[in-house]
Amino acid sequence: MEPRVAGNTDPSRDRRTRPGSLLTGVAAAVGAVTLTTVGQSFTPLKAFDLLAPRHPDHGPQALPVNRTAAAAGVSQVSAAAYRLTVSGPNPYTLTLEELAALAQHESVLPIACVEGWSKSAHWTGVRMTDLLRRAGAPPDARVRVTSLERYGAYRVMEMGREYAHDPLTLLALKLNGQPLTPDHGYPARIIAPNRPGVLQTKWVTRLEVL
Ligand SMILES: Nc1nc2c(c(=O)[nH]1)N[C@H]1C(S)=C(S)[C@@H](COP(=O)(O)O)O[C@H]1N2
Ligand SMILES: [Mo]
Repeated sequence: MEPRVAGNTDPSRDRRTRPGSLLTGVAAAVGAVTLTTVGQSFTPLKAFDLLAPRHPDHGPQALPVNRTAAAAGVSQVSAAAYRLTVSGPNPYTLTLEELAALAQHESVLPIACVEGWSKSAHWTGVRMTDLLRRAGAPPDARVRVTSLERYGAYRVMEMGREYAHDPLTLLALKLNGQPLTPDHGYPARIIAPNRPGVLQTKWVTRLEVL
């Protein structure tokens, strides 16, 4: 409770008690928010909340999922059909088998989503800098990364030199010792240090040396 001060003439105090369109509008907005919240709290699907993808302790491979493979339309990536194409001075294409046969490295790095969760994981894959060097990229090259996802704000991402050539930056094939699940970007996804989750591109199919 606010202390009541005798003789207070602050006009804002009066305005608050006056019924008017502003207060009515606020009340309506509060009502709308409450209705939305109630709708969420009492959904019959409440029981499945424990498995909700954004819960930091859940999701396949003990890592939350922001956008699922189904939502991105890439849930059926065939290992046989997959290709990684790398453009640059010496362009090349790799099958998944060839990618997996390159030197594999490990990084322990988090996914830090702007939606408010962060979770560290153990990643295994090919160093971005190795892939770029193989394409004849100079050591200061940047890279554009493209996902198999057809639409979506995070389909294409660019990475500056300091990330592209960081030895921790991987085109990851494994998460916590297992091949990536579709939701985590099977068969290959970016993991790089000190970048927001939105730039950790999943379902990577193309690298372009810039
Ligand atoms: N292609 C693609 N990659 C993406 C996204 C996406 O929508 N499409 N979402 C990003 C976001 S917002 C986050 S937080 C991370 C989450 O990775 P995870 O689902 O493996 O935990 O993936 C990123 N990579
Ligand atoms: Mo995110």
